[in-house]
Amino acid sequence: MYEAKLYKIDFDVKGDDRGALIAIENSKDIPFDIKRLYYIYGTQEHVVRGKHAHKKLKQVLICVSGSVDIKCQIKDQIENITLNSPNVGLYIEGLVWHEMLHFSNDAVLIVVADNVYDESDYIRNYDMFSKLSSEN
Ligand code: T46
Repeated sequence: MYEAKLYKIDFDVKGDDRGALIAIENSKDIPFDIKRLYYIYGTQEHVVRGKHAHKKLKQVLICVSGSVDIKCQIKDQIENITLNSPNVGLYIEGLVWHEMLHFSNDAVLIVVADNVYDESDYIRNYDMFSKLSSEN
């Protein structure tokens, strides 16, 4: 049995007349201990990234510049989410098929994760995702 969770997180913006600041702390603003951070940028508009699910990994995606669409699927339910604000995160856990598309030229997508990179946690085959989802 794998978990499958998907929801948005609103971060507090500590703004003043100098501009905005967002602070992200372990287990407070992000619902897990952060073990890894990576970021995606310079992806062309026509490119589709992702196209996989995870077995256990918990992640929060934050588009700190520009915009990107995230197409997510849990079982046979599909949800399209646009990330275009640095104060919104998208929590994705486990058996959620996700694709990132329509990256704007200036898009920078930061991802924090509860574990280090582990290829064995990926489900990159859609039929395998469907099979595991139906058994879940
Ligand atoms: C995810 C979405 C949102 C590493 O060596 N270490 C890492 O931490 C990551 C994330 C990737 N890589 C390597 C593996 C590949 O050779 O970087 C290359 C590109 O990775 P991938 O094709 O998996 O990238 P995306 O953008 O399709 O997916 C990534 C994450 O891999 C994935 O976990 O949920 O962003």
